[in-house]
Amino acid sequence: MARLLVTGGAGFIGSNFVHHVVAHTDDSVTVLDKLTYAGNRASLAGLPEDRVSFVEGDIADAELVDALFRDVDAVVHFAAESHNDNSLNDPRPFLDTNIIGTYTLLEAARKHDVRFHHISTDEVYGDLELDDPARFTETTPYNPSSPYSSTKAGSDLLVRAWVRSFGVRATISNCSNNYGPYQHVEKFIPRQITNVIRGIRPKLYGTGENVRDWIHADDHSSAVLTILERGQIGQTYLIGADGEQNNKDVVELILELMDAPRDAYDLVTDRPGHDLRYAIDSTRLRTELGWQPRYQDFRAGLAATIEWYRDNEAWWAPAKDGVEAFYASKGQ
Ligand code: NAD
Ligand code: TDX
Repeated sequence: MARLLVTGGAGFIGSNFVHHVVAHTDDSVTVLDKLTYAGNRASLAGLPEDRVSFVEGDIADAELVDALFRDVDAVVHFAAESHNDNSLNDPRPFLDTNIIGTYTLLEAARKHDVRFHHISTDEVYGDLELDDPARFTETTPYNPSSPYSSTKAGSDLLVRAWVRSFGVRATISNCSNNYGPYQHVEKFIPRQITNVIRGIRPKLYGTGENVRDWIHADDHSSAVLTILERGQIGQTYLIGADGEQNNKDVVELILELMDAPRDAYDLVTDRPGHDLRYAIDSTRLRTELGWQPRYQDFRAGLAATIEWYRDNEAWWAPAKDGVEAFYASKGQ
């Protein structure tokens, strides 16, 4: 039984991870989350209070972080500013949280010799051509495109340097696009599902040909636990479930699963610098650590996600109008 500190545990993937840890281990969890617009305490409702505690605070608050690191065995670091479109509008919070916040945590991990796992993204590798047979691997050179992905790349490099220079016991994982419950309505899949529920037509950027490599958030969680338990210190692991789909196909599938005409969507202004395609080769994680994804039927996983948004309108409704007003102001 371990004591985990989970940063960003009130966000999409962090909250899915806390639910996964409670269901599959005997570990206890302290969540450290600033509750930005993206954090929601309701995502942790129903979890046992004797195993999950919550601290509202900033990962860049060195005093608070130092105090929390005294009483834990390991830290899993999900907290980030995570949305590309926001980073194009106002990059500053991305530097504060993703760079300075990660630096603050690394200094505490160094001081208290705490095992540290850093959550990152495949976007650090840039993008691939649609017809490129290659996929990202752990040795693909970094080539980030957006303010978001460049700050994630910067944070990964800080972790690598703190391992090499100071002997911090850290691992890194770079995962592809996640879907599932508790994802903010600013993101692609929840935005389109909640648009259809509200009678708004889904919005595809550009031509909709861009490809993302989808993985269920619960598979991301099981991969992170596997790395935490068996990963080699200093190593990077790519997490992916062979889920490449173009955005147009995803929107058409959402419409079909929600009993709407498959062509009832709009093409809107493209994202500046929009990455064309991401694709992950997760061979290292599968062969060296024996991990396998469980959710390999995207259609079934998407149908369950649609049900979750239908059943949990009270969770997402407060954010919906503000998000749509933001997109409308950009012609999206
Ligand atoms: P999210 O935006 O849903 O959640 C982020 C959480 O971090 C929120 O609860 C927010 O309140 C908290 N937070 C933000 N700044 C903070 C700060 N300064 N101090 C403390 N807490 C703070 O993000 P997500 O989609 O769950 O992503 C989680 C992590 O996974 C991020 O590191 C992201 O880069 C990475 N990732 C995401 C995806 C994806 O598809 N969403 C894919 C690969 C990697
Ligand atoms: O309304 C939309 N229409 C649309 O076509 C939105 C919101 C997005 N898109 C497109 C842009 C992308 O090609 O859909 C794709 C997915 O968009 P996002 O959900 O914004 O995700 P992405 O930019 O791919 O980044 C996500 O995956 C990697 C996460 O937000 C990041 O945190 C993670 O690192």
